[in-house]
Amino acid sequence: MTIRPIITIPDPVLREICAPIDTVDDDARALADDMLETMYEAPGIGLAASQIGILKRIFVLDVAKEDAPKEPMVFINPKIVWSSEESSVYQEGCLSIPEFFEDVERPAEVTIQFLNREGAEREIKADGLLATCIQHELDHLNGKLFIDYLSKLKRDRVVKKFTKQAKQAGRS
Ligand code: GNR
Ligand code: NI
Repeated sequence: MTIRPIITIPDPVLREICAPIDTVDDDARALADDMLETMYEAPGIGLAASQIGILKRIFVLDVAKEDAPKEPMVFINPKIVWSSEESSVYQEGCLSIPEFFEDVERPAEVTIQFLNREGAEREIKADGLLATCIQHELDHLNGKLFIDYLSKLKRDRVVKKFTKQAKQAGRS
């Protein structure tokens, strides 16, 4: 297992659309395991493949409480097949936008179809933090970030800050 570097904004890779995984083979499982290790080490509660520069439709999650046993989850070729009319607001963060947090409103509940780590078709109905994270991660696979839900003013401000930081890091 390998910890991979996490890509941050404004890297254009984060805006790419990821391609489906044809077969859930050992390579796909190795990628899932690397992503979980990278997520736990960050630490974060979710990670999408594009965040480590791999343009494939896979994300991992673990929303278990800190003092509870680990609950790693792998979602391959995920598809939201139902979302609730009711919405909820969570303060979101993103490992690709470190130390920036803002409230985002999304459907409160979703039903998601996906392939698990063994390549078996699964469908789960999620609510609470899990529903929010599933939507946040699925957005990544479509090149969308949580800052896209904020006002243009707030978004431009955070992108500008990270663009400046990246330029300074490149110069030193
Ligand atoms: O670690 C993460 N925390 C988080 C908190 C609220 C809503 C979404 C998230 S996902 C984020 C990790 C990440 O960037 N996943 O793409
Ligand atoms: Ni994210």
